[in-house]
Amino acid sequence: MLNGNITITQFIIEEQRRIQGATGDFTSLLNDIVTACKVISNLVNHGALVGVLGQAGTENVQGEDQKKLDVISNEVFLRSNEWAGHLAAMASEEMEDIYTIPKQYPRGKYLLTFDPLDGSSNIDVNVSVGTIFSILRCPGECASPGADAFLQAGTQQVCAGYALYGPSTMMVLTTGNGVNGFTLDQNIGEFVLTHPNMTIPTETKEFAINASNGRFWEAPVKRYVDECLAGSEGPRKKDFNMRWIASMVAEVHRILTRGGIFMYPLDEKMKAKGLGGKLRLMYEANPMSFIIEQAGGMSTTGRERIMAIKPDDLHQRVPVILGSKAEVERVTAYHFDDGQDTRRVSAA
Ligand code: AHM
Ligand code: MG
Repeated sequence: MLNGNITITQFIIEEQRRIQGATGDFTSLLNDIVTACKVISNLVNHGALVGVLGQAGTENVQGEDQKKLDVISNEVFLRSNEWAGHLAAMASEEMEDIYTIPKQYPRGKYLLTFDPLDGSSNIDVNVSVGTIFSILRCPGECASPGADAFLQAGTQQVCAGYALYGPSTMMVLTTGNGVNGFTLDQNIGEFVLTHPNMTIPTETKEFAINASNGRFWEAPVKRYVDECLAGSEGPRKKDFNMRWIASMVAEVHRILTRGGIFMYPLDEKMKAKGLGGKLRLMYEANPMSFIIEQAGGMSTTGRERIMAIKPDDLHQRVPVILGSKAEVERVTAYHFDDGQDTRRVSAA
């Protein structure tokens, strides 16, 4: 307790006490992740003052231009999490191959995937960005895991979380026992529990999609958005509001706070390029889906539950439709012929 407030460290230790046979390994791993996010938060906050804005002049495995902060944040995550002996390997949006723990450090039983700075196109314009992470157990011996060790369905995640670098820095976490949000008190350098048991409001009138892709959308998504746009004169009989921050962490946080739906669906442009979607399964879609489901929401590709997908590639992309349950159910139903069939999407 810190002046009557629960810090993230205390919260994690108390969670661990509830797990029989827990060794403290997981608590310690989460603490290192929290430290990494505090370091990134500090860099994001200082921006131009510490020379971290702008392009790095390199491309990542997805062929996207890297920002300086993408590269720096990736390094921060690697350095913070490689030494303590909790991890067998890490994988990141910014690295083509997995990162095996260097020989001088002990290896542990967990795997960590992360997007060190999601929404980084926002960084130079001083709009919210975030970090997304997911923890898996390493299957088998873990002595020298390959990329295939990571290819586990989202249902296997031990923990998922994000840090949001917005007007305040927040950390939102789930270990499969609900969702809790913590706010960084910059003066004492601690995340403090400010949003216990976050749940997604079921009633919503807000949707988020990059409408500039509208002409490429598939019919079910077009139908859903058209119905929202028709407002009180359309079949939904109510007016909707639209938001697009281009920062998934900020969009998910808004949905956790006041409901809504977020979509980055499959479209014809992606199909023509042979892409399965925009967002990445292992370190974007799966952790966010875990959080959304734990908060009472739903997350699908439009055709199947995201967390049920058996990954076939570390950097696999998937369509993402997540948020308030009734809205996600509706869009998902539109993907099936009669508009009602959600049978392929098993409930969480
Ligand atoms: P990034 O990981 O390269 O930052 O890309 C992911 C981001 C998401 O945060 C966001 O929802 C989306 O890309 C925005 O895409 P767009 O610029 O097409 O609107
Ligand atoms: Mg990303």
